[in-house]
Amino acid sequence: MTNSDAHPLVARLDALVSQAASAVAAAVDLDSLHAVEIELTGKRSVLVEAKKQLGGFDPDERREVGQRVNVVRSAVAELVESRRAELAAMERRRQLDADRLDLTEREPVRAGHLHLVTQARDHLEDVFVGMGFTVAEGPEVETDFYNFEALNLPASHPARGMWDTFYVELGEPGTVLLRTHTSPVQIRVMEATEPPIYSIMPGRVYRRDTADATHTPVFHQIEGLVIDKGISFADLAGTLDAFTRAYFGRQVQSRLRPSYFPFTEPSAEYDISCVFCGGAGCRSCGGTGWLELGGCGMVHPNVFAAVGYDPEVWTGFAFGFGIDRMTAQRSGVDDLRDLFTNDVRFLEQF
Ligand code: 2NM
Repeated sequence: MTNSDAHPLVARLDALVSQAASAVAAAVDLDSLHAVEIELTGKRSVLVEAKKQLGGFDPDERREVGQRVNVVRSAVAELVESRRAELAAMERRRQLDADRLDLTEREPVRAGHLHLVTQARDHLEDVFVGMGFTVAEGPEVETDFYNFEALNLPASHPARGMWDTFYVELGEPGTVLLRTHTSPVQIRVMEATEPPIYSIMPGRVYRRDTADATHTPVFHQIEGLVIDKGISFADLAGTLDAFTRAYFGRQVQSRLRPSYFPFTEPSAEYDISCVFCGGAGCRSCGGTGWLELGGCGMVHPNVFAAVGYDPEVWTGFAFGFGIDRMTAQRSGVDDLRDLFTNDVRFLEQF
């Protein structure tokens, strides 16, 4: 059978396929596609109309036209379905684009950072941990025993006056206080553990001072304690020298000068060569070429007695220095109070 003698309905059905292709392609969204679909396959469509007429045809006609109806119907369904998938994907992409939060248009978040003193403390801890020390902490509110008595400072000791102490109104007057140094942590570590001990104790300490450019009633210390068999003053000097070079730089030297502390014997002051002039003498070091950092010495036998260590078996050294003064000097901060007033314009410079 050729097209020329085909049933006129067949010609209409064939034309429908190309009409459907352009109508479906012209649908710009799912709603308009649905309208096109109804037009092509709904009650008043050519397809349904043709199907209705089949009953009135003779068998040959009915077969011919019926087959054509089926072929065209599935062709149209296929066109609609593939366009529907396409439009659904477009719609979804549009939705995702609309939902996207453009984070690049937000104000950048201003990140804070650690306080200058905390940075210094962390760096100090890193250096000592690298040398094999552990870090110990303890309470800031202490008893007279841990802060003074156990450190060879009985109430009668003339050196008690070296520390202007804040006392807390708790218990018997004069028994509870704000620690004036981190040494009570060393007593607590010695009480709690057997030697060998290689520890540092960083933390906040309190002294009854009026704040000025060079004093604050609260500041930070780091103290070190080494207890082992056969520890000598040479180990102390070598340890402080190794620390000095690791923390301040290879070119910086350390020196010890005789001094006095009740909890060490012998005792010494610990200085480093001036980090600003290299030892030639400048304003920072008062022309001396040296900067005073802290104190140190061999742990006094009375301290060993207080914690129950046998001084015939164990010897050891201790050292301590202030973190705030050291880091203020290094960073060119000329007023220690700036470290505690927490003015953001000061803090954000470091
Ligand atoms: C310093 C200077 C010299 C020190 C001694 C002790 C202890 F507990 F072992 F006796 N703790 N801290 C010490 C010695 C601290 O700081 C300037």
